[in-house]
Amino acid sequence: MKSRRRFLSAGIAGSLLVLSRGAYAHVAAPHGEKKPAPVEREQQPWGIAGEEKAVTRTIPIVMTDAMRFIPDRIEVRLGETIRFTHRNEGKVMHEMVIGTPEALAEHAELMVKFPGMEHDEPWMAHVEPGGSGEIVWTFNRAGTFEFACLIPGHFQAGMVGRLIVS
Ligand SMILES: [Cu+2]
Repeated sequence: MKSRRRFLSAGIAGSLLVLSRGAYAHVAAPHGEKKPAPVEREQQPWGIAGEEKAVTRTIPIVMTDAMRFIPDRIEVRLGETIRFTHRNEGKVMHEMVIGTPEALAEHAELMVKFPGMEHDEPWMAHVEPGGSGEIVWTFNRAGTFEFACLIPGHFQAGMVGRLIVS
């Protein structure tokens, strides 16, 4: 129990560090404006920000107020750079955040605690109702990952998809 708590708080401290960097990035790129190309490509356990010229495939994703992604299962080959294009068919904001199941669950918990939290990273897209979004991501790590909408209540309602990199 004690070690579990220590693990959790270390994880949250790590996330807060990431989020405060994200908050800064958000100032430079408010919602609705086109994201500037990531200056720094930073390796994540689930891959790295993709370069436009490396895109091998486009995968369209629909987001709905039924708290679902269509499709909710995506398979990619190791090394592929995917352009995800999003269409939000709902009447509320949705987002797609790529990560490990652990990172997403932890981030979702933070979103519930701090609902006003705003952040932006190359592995996420925030999509206005009726709007569109895009993520270009290189899957250079094999594994079973997830993509999720971390808006409070949405993740908890099952707005999560599987991403298999083999
Ligand atoms: Cu959502």
